[in-house]
Amino acid sequence: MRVGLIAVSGVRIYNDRLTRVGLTLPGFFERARTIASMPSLGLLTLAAVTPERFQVEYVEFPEFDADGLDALSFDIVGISSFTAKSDVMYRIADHLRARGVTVILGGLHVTLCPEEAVRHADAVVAGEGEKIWPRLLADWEQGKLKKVYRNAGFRDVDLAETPAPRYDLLDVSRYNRLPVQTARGCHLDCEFCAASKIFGGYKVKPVDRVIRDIRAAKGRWRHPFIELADDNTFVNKRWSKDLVRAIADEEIHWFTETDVSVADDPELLDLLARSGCRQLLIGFESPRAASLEGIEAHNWKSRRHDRYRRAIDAIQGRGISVNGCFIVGLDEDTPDIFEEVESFVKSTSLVEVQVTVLSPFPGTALYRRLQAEGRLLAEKFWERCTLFDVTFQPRRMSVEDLEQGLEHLMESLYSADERRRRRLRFIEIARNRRKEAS
Ligand code: B12
Repeated sequence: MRVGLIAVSGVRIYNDRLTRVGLTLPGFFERARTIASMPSLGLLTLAAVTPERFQVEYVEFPEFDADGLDALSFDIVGISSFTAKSDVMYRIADHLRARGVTVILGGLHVTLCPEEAVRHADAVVAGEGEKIWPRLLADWEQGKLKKVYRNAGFRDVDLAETPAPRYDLLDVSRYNRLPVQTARGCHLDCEFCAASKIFGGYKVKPVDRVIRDIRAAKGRWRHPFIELADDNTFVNKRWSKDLVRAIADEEIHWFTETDVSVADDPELLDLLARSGCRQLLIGFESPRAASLEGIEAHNWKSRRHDRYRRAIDAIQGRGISVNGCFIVGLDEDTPDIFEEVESFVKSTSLVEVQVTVLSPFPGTALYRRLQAEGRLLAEKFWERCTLFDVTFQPRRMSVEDLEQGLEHLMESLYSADERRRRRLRFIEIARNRRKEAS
């Protein structure tokens, strides 16, 4: 039996002006290309738990392509997509089902909206797939497929037991980086986060298993650039240090996402510097303290707000660039927030920046609150969950203010001159550091 695993990936933006601006901005364009060229770790993981009696293949369809789909010959497919492209996933699902292929849908969006997804599928999987997928395939063989499969709970899947993702299914020449996961979940509870609380907690993969996965990636690509597909890698600092020490022996370059507390631990930063870590992505969210109030239950970020500059210097001073993420459209953001973000970025040594629009993904606390306040521009706007399109009424500015402010901010922060200036500054910091060390 032939099993197809179909990733619906790629980036999408509706705001035409922003798309035009984006296409002429090298910084933005490069990041978009990076994003468009990462394989789905979720599906490579499912491939690894697919019993050997099945023949399994991994394919990507960033858009609906009837001819491409008709050229496939699978008996059953598993499809995964994020919210922004859920419409493409459903179109593909409907097309394949009309041709007699059994269609299973899963992943984050399906976990959040199973009732919607089930209208386009023979079965849907809500939650992590490792345990369910082999069971589901067995049910299908016996003609006993159920409509909805759910995990018993977040502890159902033990990351010590998941096999290495099937990187061998990839044509690695198509990618500029490969994903490896070390942890699921996050200790923070940000109102807008569409991931960390969805599966229900925080758990780590034993370090030796992470190294096994990195080696599996290296088996396909000798010196891969590894992107850790974690919500927040360094929550548990003791485990993090063991992890980073072990990664250092693998001679790879890597990137991950974490929170600003990483900068509070000089030992961890020193280990990171020696481990091949090239960049840390950190959600600063806003330079304005008031805008950070209430975005998560314990005001963790707003309490650390005054340490942002020091944190950036501490990390970058070790030769690791920081990719600082900012959200515009938060409730306390007024039309002057754009200038504030711009001057914050320009007055720090930040090398990379990502500015996105507050986005109420389905299933999030933010979605529920904005819906209750009557501030959603439409009930369902999944294809606009791109992080660049406005889907709600901001509290202290108009929709146009938010759109135009973002556009100007992007023009300023991603211009060739501004990027060159940031890069040169980073090189200077690294040079000074080497001088001090010698
Ligand atoms: C790595 C990552 C990326 C990578 C790789 C994406 C890819 N091609 O897979 C890159 C950098 C490219 C990326 C890009 C974007 N991302 Co991203 N990303 C993540 C991150 C940090 C980890 C995803 C991951 O690999 N997890 C590891 C795997 C093992 O888990 P998984 O995919 O969930 O799969 C498991 C289950 O879901 C299930 N499963 C998954 N698919 C299927 C299918 C079937 C059939 C079955 C049975 C089961 C199943 O089984 C798997 C094993 O348990 C998540 C956060 C998160 N925790 O999910 C954000 C996240 C998924 N990203 C998000 C967003 C918004 C984006 C962007 C839109 C941002 C942007 N504009 O730049 C783009 C969109 C890209 C796109 N359209 O494809 C949001 C998505 C919210 C949503 N509801 O859609 C998240 C949740 C971040 C957040 N906190 O809000 N991302």
